[in-house]
Amino acid sequence: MQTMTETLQKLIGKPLVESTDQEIYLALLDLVHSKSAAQVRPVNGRKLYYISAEFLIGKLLSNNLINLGLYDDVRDALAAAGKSLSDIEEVEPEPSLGNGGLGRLAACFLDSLATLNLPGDGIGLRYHFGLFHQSFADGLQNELPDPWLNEHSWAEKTDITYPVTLAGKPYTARLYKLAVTGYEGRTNTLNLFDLDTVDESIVHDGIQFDKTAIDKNLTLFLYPDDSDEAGRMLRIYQQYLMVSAGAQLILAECAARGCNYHDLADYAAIQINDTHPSMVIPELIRLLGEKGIEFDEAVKIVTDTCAYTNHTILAEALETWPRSYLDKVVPQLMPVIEKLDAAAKKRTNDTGLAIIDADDRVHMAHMDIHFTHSTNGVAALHTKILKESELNGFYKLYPEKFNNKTNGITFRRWLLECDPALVKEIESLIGPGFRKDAAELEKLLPYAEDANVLQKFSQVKADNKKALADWLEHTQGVKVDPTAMFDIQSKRLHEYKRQQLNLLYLIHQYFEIRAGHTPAVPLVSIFGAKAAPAYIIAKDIIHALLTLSKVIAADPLVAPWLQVVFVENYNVTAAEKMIPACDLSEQISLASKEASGTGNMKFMLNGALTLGTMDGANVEISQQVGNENIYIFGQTSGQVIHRYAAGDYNPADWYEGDPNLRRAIDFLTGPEMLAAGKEENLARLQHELKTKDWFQTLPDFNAYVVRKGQALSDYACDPLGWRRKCLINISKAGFFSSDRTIAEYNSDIWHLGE
Ligand code: 26Q
Repeated sequence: MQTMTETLQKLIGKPLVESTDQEIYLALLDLVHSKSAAQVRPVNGRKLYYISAEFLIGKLLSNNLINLGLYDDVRDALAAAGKSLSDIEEVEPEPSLGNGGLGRLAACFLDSLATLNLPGDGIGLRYHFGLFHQSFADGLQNELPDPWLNEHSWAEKTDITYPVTLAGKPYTARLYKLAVTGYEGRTNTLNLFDLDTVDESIVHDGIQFDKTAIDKNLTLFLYPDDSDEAGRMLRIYQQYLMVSAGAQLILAECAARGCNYHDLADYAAIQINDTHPSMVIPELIRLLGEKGIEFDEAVKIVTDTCAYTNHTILAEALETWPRSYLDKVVPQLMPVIEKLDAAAKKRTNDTGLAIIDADDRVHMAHMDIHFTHSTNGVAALHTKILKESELNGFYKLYPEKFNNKTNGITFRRWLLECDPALVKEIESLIGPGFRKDAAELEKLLPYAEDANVLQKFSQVKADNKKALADWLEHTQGVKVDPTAMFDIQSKRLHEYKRQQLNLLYLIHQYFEIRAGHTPAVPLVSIFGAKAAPAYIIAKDIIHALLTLSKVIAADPLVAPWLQVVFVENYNVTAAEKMIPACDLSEQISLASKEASGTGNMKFMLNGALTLGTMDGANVEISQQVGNENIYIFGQTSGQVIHRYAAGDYNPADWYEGDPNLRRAIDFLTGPEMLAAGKEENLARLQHELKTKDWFQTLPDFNAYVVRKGQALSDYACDPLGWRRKCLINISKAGFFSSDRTIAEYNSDIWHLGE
């Protein structure tokens, strides 16, 4: 048997001690490639194709080493040569091929599929630049390209290509394959498509580029959009490249396994991740037509093969395309879409359920629900709202199609990889079974009363906070006190997620501290968030937080008690450092608006307590841990929906009626903020809050201040009690493993082979 040191030295061609981090990284890449190739299994029966415009996979080296069982050996071999795996990780660029939750969910699902030994591949796009790199200057967000490809990428070029016609012109989609390793499981594939002609040199002035040269720009960028920028032509081009090449790949693979196309549903299950890949439905029908299958039969085959997941209830995020756009980009699909529209109109005369509406807009979600066999929401409350209001017409028409699949996260990355010290403590108490079966974390429960154990968990958290403090100082030159309470809100910047509510709280605290009402414990309030480049108010909120951070830091009365830190360029790598160091997890969306959330699950798993509204999966977290182990506040979704329906919400009433609120909102354009920030941005945000406040920040302000105050005082006054709550959260996190989610998708929707 070769030792790991010998293996690596052989791959590099010299002793480890003399090797650079780059050389070691490449050797590890080689090692992972060969080990993962050995875990590829033949497919029998149904295979899943998870088709998604986003796969936010994050760095892959450590994840792959853990899943292949190589991590400990590699770490020890490197340590013996005076090297550290975390230095080697720095060499790897992060593939940020997603905007946020939806893309990260896709990555977690691939990990769970491979771990559960299920045949399930991803289909997506090989963007040359992932989500933009964010930097701050003058309190404003700047966007830069974020390259991740180099000649040593995880995604390997193949000689498999498919012809794709865009706006009547022929293009060639090339397939790249990225190995997805399972934890003690099989290796599946993430299939990413690209054009050979894409030209990175056309990018200029940050993330600007010529929008017209499709052959040069098609897969240059992930759309930096979390639903607020109007959809554009280029997005349709991207989507069609993905679904057309993807559909051809699926048909070719199934045919190679003996499928005669009539029986496609016995060979393939296709999961459509939100509406971005919806054109796969008409494209498959079109391709089956080319194989000689009649329209009606093709519709049935596709319906039996495909299933659709909805990830949002925000109306503006539901994709509808003007028919003229589709006429231009995908004229070959229009006859199919028209026939589908006619077929749907035969099933119902409710015009609200049409695929093509009276304004000639094409509703992608409507096509999905009519012509797939399953529509699911991503948390219990979300699915309930879909059934009862947003998609109620469809639910009445097809009650049997609707089902819930509460999201989950992979514990390999979000526990084993990011919090090894916590894993060690857990393992010493309940053995290693939880690594494979997350439900075994419940075995921790009896230790909730064991002060020694709680003390050890407390030490792990303290060490993780120190590590985050060091990282913040090292990467952005910010010093924080690791003994303060760490309060974190990290997620995309969006009004419905209500970073502005947290902002108003911080201003309120600033006044309270200045008035001598010091809090129970010093608080470090940490944010991580990117705003879509065209989302003005989101950027104003970033500006207000950055400005407030300066104002507070400059105030000798307040600074010892309160610090605001905005982490630049929040991404998966940053999340892995921040989450294990968190005490209080902010999940404060307006009830009914966050479909699920998955950050909430990651924080809980790493021993943070949630301060949250009854929204998305927060509801299920509170059911798991019990009300005494979570800090819930604010309006319920029922109250919110009622208030919207009544249409009588007037933020000015709240502003006038609550002196604390008024003081906080006025402060945005007070002399302290104007001295440190920009009037245009601050005044715009203030005006928005006073006159619109579409996401009802003001009605929840008081409840938020009170509940957060309670959390701070519990943390400060009853440290053991706090730690007990944390342990209960960890022990109840098993339900939120994506292994559970995937097992449910499989038994209810996919029925995969092996
Ligand atoms: C739509 C139209 C035009 C251009 C872009 C878009 C677009 C792009 C990205 C719409 C939506 C997204 C991303 C949505 C998303 O991340 N949703 C999140 O999905 C998570 C996984 O299910 C949930 O946990 C979150 O609650 C949900 O917000």
